[in-house]
Amino acid sequence: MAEFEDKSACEVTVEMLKKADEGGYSTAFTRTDTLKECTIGASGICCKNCAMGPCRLTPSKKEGEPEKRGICGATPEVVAARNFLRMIAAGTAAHSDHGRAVAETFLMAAKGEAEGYQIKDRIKLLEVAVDLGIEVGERPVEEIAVEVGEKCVAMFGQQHGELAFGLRAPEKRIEIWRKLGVFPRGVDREVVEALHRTHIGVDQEMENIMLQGSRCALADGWGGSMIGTELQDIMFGTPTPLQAKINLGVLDKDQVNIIVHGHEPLLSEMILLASQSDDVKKRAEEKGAKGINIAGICCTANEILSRHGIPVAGNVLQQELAIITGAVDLMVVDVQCVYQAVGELSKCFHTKVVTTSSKGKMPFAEYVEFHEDRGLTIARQIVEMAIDNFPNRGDVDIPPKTQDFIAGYDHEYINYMLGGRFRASYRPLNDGIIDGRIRGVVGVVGCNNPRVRHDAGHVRVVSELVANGCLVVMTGCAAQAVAKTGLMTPEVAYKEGIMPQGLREICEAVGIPPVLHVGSCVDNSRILIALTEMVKEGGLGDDISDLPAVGCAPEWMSEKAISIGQYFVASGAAVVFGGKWPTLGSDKFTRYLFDGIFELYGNSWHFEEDPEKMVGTLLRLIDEKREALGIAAKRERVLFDMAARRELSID
Ligand code: NFS
Repeated sequence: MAEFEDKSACEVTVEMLKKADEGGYSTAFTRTDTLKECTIGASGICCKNCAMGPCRLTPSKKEGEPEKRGICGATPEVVAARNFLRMIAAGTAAHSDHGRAVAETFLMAAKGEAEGYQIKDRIKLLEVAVDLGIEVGERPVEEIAVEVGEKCVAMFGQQHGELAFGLRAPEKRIEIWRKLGVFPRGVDREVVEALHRTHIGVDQEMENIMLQGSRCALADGWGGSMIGTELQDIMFGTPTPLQAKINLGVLDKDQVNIIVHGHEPLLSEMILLASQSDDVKKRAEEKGAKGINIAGICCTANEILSRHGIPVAGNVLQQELAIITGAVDLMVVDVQCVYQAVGELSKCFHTKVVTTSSKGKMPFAEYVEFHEDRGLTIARQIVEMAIDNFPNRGDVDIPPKTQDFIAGYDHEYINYMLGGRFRASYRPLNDGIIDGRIRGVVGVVGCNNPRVRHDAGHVRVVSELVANGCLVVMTGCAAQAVAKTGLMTPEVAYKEGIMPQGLREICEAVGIPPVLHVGSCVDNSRILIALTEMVKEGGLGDDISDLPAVGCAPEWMSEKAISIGQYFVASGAAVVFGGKWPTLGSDKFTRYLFDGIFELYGNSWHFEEDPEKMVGTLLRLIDEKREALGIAAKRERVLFDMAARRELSID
C-alpha cells in the first residue's frame, strides 16, 4: 500500500488507486509516473510563440558564458514573462467565459426567456444594481434585473473606462491601479491585449508585460469571476451554511448515480431540478433504483454544494476514480478541469459520459448540447439517459467512507454571523485580529496536482495554520481536500489541541469552524470583497496590503490559479504558491515577481515547495503586517499536535 499512500493523503483515494492498479486502469497518478516533465518548459524559458523556434533558452552552464537569446533576441526574462502573461490570459479567459455564460443566461432569465431559471435573491439584485449605478427606486424587479444583466454582459466588451466592480475596491487600491495604468477596461479587451503583447516582436520589457498581467488578472477577479459569482447568487440563491457529505462513499449502490463535473452551475442546477420531479423519480424506480443521487466533482460540486448541500464525490484527481467504482451511471460535464482520459476510461465500465458545451467535446462521450432557453428540458433528457443506464451496471465497489462538513460561507454571511442580524459587520473579526486572538486570515485555494502528494499539502498547511491561530477561508479543490478531514466541522475542530484558545473562543462564540468553505474558484472574488470589507471596517490600515491576510495555493496546476494569484497580488495581498514555480528558468523575472513588484502593490508572489516551510512563510508574512500595524504579539510557532493529527488522519 505504501506506494499508493505516497501518492495521496486521502484514504479513499489510496484504496481506489489500489483497485485501479489491480484492474490495470491508467489514471493521472500512473501517467505522472511515466511522463517525465520537460524541465525547460516547466521553468518558463521555452518560447514557442513563433515558428523560428521553439527557442529553448537553457541557462548557461559555464561561468562568464553569455546568456542565451531567442532567434529574435528575446531574453530569458522576457520569454518567462510572456509565458506567465499567457497563463494569466488563459486563466482569465476561462473564468470570464464562465462569467459571460452566466450573465447571458441571467439576462434571458430576467426577460423570462430561460426555462427553469429565475431571480431568486432579490436583495442581492438590488445591492448589485446600486453598485452598477442603476436606479432602483420603485422600479419592478424584472426591469432592474434586465438592466443589471445588460450592464454585466457589456462589461466583457467594454472598450474604455473602468470596470464597474473594480470601484468596489478600497480607495487607496483604486488610486494605485490608476497611477500604474492597470485599472481594467473590458474583460475581453484585456485578454486580447495580453495575447497581442506576447506575440512575436511586441512587448519586450518584463515590467511592462506584467503591467498587462495585473490588468488582465484584475479583469478576472473584479470582472469575469465577480460577475459570475454575483449573478449566480441572484439566480440560484446566495449560499448560507449547510451540512453536507464528501468523498466517493457518497455514491449509492441502490440509486442512479449522476456525477456533475466541470464548472458552470447553469447546467448542474437544471440537472438537480430535473432529478427532483416525480415522474423522473418514478422512472428510476421502474428501472429498479431506489432514487436518483446527484454528486459533484471539482468546482461544479462546490457550486451546488454551497447552495443545496449536494454531496461532493471528490476533487479533481478523483474524477477517474469515481468511474472505477463502477457505480456512476452517468457523468455530465461542461467546461474546465475535465480530463480527456475520462471518456476512454468510461468505456471499460457501463458509465455514460455526456458533454454538453460546444466549447468542450470529447472522444468516447455522447454529446447533448445544452441551451439555457430549454435548460430544464435538456437536463431532463440527460437525467433519463442516466436512469436508463442503471440496469447496465456491472460490479460495483464503492469505498464506504464519507465525511460530514459545513459549506456555504460567503462574505455576506460572514458579515451577518459576526455582527448579528441588526448590526452586521466585520468589527468582531477586525477586533479579534487586533487583540491577537486571530493571528491573521489565510485564503487557501487551488487544485490538486499529481506531481505532488494528493491533498497532503492542503491538509498540512491548513491544520498548521489553524494550530497557529489563523482563520482559514477555502475554495476549489483545496476546500474539498480539507473537508475530507473533518476540520470543517465544529465537532472535530473544537477538539483539544486543534486550535489555540483565542481562536477557539471566537469560533465558539460565532458557531463556526476555523476553516470556512467559501465556494468554487470563481468565488475567490468573495475573498476580495471580504478583504475590502475588513479594510473599510477600520483598525487594520487603509488598504488590502496592510491586512495580516495572505493567499496560498499549495497544490495548484491550472492557468486559472496563476490568474487568481496575480489578481490577489495586484489587489495587495501576498500570495504563496507550492508545488512548482513556472518562471524559475529566469532569475531576473522570478526576482521581479518575488521582490520587484512589492514596490508597486505593497505585496508580491512567493514560492515554497515544501508545505511545512510554506506555513513558516505564511506566518512570517502575517506577522510582518501585524508589526507594521503596531499589533504584533510575541509568539512561538506551534507544531500541530500529534494526537490531533492522527484524529484527522493527517500523517
Ligand atoms: Ni479551480 Fe475548479 Fe479544481 Fe483547480 Fe480545477 S476544479 S476552478 S482549477 S482543479 S481548483
